[in-house]
Amino acid sequence: MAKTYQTLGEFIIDNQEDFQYSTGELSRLLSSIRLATKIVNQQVNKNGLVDDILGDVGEENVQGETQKKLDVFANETFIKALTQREVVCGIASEENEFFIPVEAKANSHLSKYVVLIDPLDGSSNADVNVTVGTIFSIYRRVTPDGTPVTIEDFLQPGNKQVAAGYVVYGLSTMLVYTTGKGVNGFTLDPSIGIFYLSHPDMKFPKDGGIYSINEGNYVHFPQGVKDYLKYCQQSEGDRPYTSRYIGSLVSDFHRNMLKGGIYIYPSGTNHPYGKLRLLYECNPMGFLCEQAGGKATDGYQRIMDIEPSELHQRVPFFCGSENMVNKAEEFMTKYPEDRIDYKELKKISLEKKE
Ligand code: P6P
Repeated sequence: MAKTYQTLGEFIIDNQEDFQYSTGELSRLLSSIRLATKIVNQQVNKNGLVDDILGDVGEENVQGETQKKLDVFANETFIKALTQREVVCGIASEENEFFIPVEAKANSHLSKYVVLIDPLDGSSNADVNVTVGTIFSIYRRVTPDGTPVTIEDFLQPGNKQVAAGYVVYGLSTMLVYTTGKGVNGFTLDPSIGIFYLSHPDMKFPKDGGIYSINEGNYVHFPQGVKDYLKYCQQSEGDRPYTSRYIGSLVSDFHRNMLKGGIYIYPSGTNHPYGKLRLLYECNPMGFLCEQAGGKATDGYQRIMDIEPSELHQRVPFFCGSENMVNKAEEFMTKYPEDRIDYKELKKISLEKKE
C-alpha cells in the first residue's frame, strides 16, 4: 500500500466536516489524545531502561489490580492532556473509581464531550516487553452544557459514541480510530513524532481462522463457549483454526482485524459477568469493530445496545469477523440461561443507590 504521507493532524482537519455540529472541538480533543499517545509511547519504549517507571506502584486500582507505574503514568498523562486543553467536561478512567469533572477556566466555556479511557490496557505485559495499548471512547454529554457533568453523561450505551479508538504500542506504534465514518490507522514515525495514515479504511475479513481466548479458564466457561471451541478444534480437513492470545485486548483485536479472527472473553464461574469493562473497553472496541464490518456482542446481543448500570461494569465480549461471531452465537443461544439480563442489573443498581 503506497504511503500516503497524510499526517493524522491533516486527516483530522480534512474530515472535520464529516462530523455534525463540528466546531473544531472534537478535532482538538483528538489532537490532545494524539499528544498524550506520543508521551506515553516514549515511556513505554523505555521499558527495562528506566527503573522509576517499571514495576508496581504497590497500590491497587479500583479493579483490585496492582497498579504498575506505567499504568499510573499513562493515566496521569491522558488526564493532563485532556484537562489542560479544556476539550472535555469530564473523564472516566479504568484507574479511577469515580469520574473526574473538568472545570472551565475563567472566561472559558465547558466542552460538550466526555471521554472514557483505559490508559494502559494489558499493562501486566509491560514488564515482559509484550505489546500494550490505550483505548478511548468519546460521547457528547447528555446533561445541559455549562453545568457540572453527572454520572448520566458517562452511563450512555455504546451506540451513542461519537468517536472511539485505540493505540497499540507494538513494534511500531499505531493509533486507530473512528468517528463513525469507517476506521483508519496511523503509524508513528518516532524520528519526527508524526503519525502518518498507513492503514486507510480498515476492514475486518468476514471470515477468519484465529480464535483468541484464555483457555486456562476453560473449566469456568459457559457450555456454549466450550461447544464453539470444540467446533473450532475438531473442524474437518486441515486445521482451519489456530489459537492466538496475547493477553492484551488491543493487540489481539488489531491482529484479528488485519487477518480475520474472533476475540472472546466470556462470563464464567470465575468472572460471572466477564472480565472486560463495558464502557472503556467493549464499547469503543465494539464501535471500531462494527465500523470495520465486524460484529461485537456479549454472545447474545449487540454490545453497543447494552444500557450501562455502573461505571466499571463488566460484560462478556465476543468481537471480530462477522461470520465467526455468528457461529459462536449459534452455540451460545442454545443455552439461554447463560444470557445476562441488563435491565435487571440496572434496576438492582438503581435500588442500591436509593
Ligand atoms: P486474562 C488486560 O487486563 C485485559 O483487560 C485485556 O486487555 C486482555 O485481553 C485480558 O484482560 C486478559 O485477561 O484473564 O486472560 O489475563
